[in-house]
Amino acid sequence: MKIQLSYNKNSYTADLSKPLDISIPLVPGSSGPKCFYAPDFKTYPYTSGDFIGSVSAGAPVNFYNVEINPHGNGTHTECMGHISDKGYTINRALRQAHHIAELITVEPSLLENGDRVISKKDLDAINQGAVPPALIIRTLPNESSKKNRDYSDSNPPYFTTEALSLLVKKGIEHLLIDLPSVDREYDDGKLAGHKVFWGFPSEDRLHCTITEMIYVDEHIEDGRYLLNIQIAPFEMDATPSKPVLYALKNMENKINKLAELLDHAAISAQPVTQVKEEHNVALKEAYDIQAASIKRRVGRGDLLVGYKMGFTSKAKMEQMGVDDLIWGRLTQTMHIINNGSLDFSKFIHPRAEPEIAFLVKHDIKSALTLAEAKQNVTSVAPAIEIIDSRYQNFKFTLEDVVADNCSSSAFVIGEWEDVDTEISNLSMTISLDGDLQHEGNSNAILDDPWESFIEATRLITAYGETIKAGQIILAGAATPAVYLKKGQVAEAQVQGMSPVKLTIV
Ligand code: OOG
Ligand code: MG
Repeated sequence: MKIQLSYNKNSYTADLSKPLDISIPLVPGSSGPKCFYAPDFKTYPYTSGDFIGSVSAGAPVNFYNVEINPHGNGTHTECMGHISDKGYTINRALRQAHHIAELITVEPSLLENGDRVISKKDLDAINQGAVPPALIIRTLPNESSKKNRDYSDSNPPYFTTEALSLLVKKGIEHLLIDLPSVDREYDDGKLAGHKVFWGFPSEDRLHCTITEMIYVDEHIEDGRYLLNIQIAPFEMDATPSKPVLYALKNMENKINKLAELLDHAAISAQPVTQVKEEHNVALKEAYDIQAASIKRRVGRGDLLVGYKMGFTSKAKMEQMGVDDLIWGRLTQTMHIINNGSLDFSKFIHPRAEPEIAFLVKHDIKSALTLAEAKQNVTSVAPAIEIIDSRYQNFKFTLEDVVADNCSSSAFVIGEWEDVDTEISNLSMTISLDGDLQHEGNSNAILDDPWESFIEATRLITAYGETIKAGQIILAGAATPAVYLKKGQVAEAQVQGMSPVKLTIV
């Protein structure tokens, strides 16, 4: 089971079927882990008269008592109640089970007196950037003997108060460590570190917790995780606990990585393999990849000048084996003037298709109805769209093509006509060197090209974008697209309008 979550405007995915347990199993009768001279964790059958609460002793059930000192036996989570007489309990302090956490690995520094401490300097990585509210610290050396060590009288590493006040300053609310305490084992009962961490005796940090004696296996990498702190619902200052991590994948990274891949494929005219299958790209992510790749272009000085609709006709859907409407973006550098030329070397396997263009009159922020459409358009024109899939063999799924800006790579606009010009039920053709390649009817575009304009306003505004006055919308092709070769002249004709032409050089 995978979940998607957002934190600080970033989207992440986590696979809940892959938990990473960083607690240490508490095995009855085994030696540890223990600290502060706590007695062993112990379990024994309840007895009453002849009854011995153990199946192996003849009872129908196991019915055991447990003896545990949460602070001294195994992984546990504690709250301010640990150093207070106010009766604060972990069950009430820890209200949230899930937290965004950062795992870091730290080698404690050796002091002259032989103490090993985690000092402010050792937390430099934390000091540098933003950190989520939970911090997990794995100390080096990360010996597996931590899992059953008796720390009593061993003066284990601890935190300096400066280090802990840095964590407080950085907003750390939940600290998880593989040590028995944040404070020195013998500190004359000062518990200075605990006090700093909880801001004791103020109650501002009542919700903050410290989890001790975890064990973070070396195969778990430093980084960001979803943390689930599972506790026993004890109304006590501390409880045995089981923190579990789930690796977080930053979708932003994935989106940006794939946007860069497709952007680069377009710039270099080098096809790439399809992304959906390999990177598990959902449709929403595909649109985000498209947006991110266009953002890269705009960052280089290009300008968004409009949008294109795709798969608005059966002819196109059938040609490409895809069956839903899609939309992409048009930028200034994609625009080729009518009767201009297309530099073949800058494309992979370009195709041309005949289209109709709309020139937007007013900013459009929400879906328009058919009745409102014309008032929002200045003029209409015949057009050629050049599609050049950045994928090998011009093959893709819906998600692939959306991520790839719907194959759009160039466009030519013919002469603008008045908005009242009839655009339904017109013949539309695409020819190469004067030879007719495909003929269709403008009504092949969603039964009426205006419907495509309506769909554009619906889909694009639903994504959160405003279609701006002066921008162009391409309605989608009425016929299949034709491959272009160097030296050819492509011509689109919409019945009753002047031709649109392009020479491939
Ligand atoms: C996708 C673009 C579809 C249209 O007009 O239907 C399109 C493609 O065919 O590569 O632009
Ligand atoms: Mg098209």
